[in-house]
Amino acid sequence: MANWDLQALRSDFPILGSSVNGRPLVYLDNAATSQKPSQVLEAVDRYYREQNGNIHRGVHYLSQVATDAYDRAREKVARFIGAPSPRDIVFVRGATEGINLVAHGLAKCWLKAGDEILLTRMEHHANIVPWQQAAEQSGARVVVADITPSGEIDLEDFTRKLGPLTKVVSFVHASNALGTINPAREVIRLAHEAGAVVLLDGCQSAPHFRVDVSVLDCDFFVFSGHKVCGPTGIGVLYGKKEWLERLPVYQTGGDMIGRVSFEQGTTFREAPEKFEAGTPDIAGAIGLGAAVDYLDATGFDAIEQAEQKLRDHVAPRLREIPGLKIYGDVEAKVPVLSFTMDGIHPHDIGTILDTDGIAVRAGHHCAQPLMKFYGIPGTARASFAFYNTTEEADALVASLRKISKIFA
Ligand code: 7TS
Repeated sequence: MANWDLQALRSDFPILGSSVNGRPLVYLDNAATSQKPSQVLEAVDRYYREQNGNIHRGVHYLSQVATDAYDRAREKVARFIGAPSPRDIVFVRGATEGINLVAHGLAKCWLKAGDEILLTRMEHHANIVPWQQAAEQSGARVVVADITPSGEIDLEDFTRKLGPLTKVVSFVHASNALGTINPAREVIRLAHEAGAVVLLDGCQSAPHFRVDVSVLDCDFFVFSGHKVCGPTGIGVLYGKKEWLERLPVYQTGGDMIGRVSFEQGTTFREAPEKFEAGTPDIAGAIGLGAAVDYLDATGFDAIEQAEQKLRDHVAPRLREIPGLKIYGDVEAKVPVLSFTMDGIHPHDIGTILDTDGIAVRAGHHCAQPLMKFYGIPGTARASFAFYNTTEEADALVASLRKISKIFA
């Protein structure tokens, strides 16, 4: 933090200097997608300008250069999340595809009729619907652990619902709609004691604090590149070696096969290749490698401190606004502030903020069961990143004060 130069760091992100509706952009929709530093943009640009070739298939120079760059990206990602080996990293399109891959695989190789899949009420739809599909395919049942009114997992309810029938536990590391951080290590330990396999959805944790899958001991971990300053279209599925071996193939085609024969049938390669059919998003993986390099160089200690400072600055000021209610207003959370205001629909809050150049998200945040729990149609959500400033937080507060006066 001693060497934290926020203006220098912001100058790495070209888009942060732009204007919206005649006002300087105040980008507070980082939970939806983060902005990208020049280091990532240049890595992608360099790939297409200087290194473009298809991987693994060619004997020629560019194919080799592209293959090396793709492999290096896998190594970087493995280090970034503490995976024992790069071979535990499968490149996917995003967290959504990662969860689908695991859910469909477990439906075939692990789940059977009568088994239970334990989720929580604060999951993103991407960590609900694939499990509903897996339940339909296997005859298993989705069970939901409750949350507390403050937006944390209700561990008592979770423990009560965890039992010998529980074969899968899948839950979010940090909630996209509330920001609350779940006690992942503890939940994973309990799930393992019950004999369940565990997937941790790290979409909102990976951008904000150091994740170590080896310490967490989850069986699967997913996150999306575009939320950690990387490109869209690339994401990560980490799996323990034994689970990646056990999971059946997901998509099939080129590059994931050992041998294809009309007479003898087809054999598959080992993980991770067996899950990466066809030409992958080579540029995306390289961009993601540059993004995790960028986050590592910035340093998670400094990122956490900067984000904590922003949260400490903005949360008390929001609480002072008449009629404003923050959901998930607890200490252990990432810088996501989800709120409603009396007498005004969240979408209208979002639209008015936009006229002031302030980008927030409004709606159910793909967490309809969570919104139902609170009895609301949605919230307005300001989600911060380390590159946001206290001046931007003040701009948000000023606009919300104005809105609150108009609608009072
Ligand atoms: N899980 C969580 C916790 C998420 O926040 C998201 C995306 C996903 C899964 C799915 O990620 P994807 O990259 O595959 O789409 N969350 C959000 C959001 O909060 N606003 O827009 C996308």
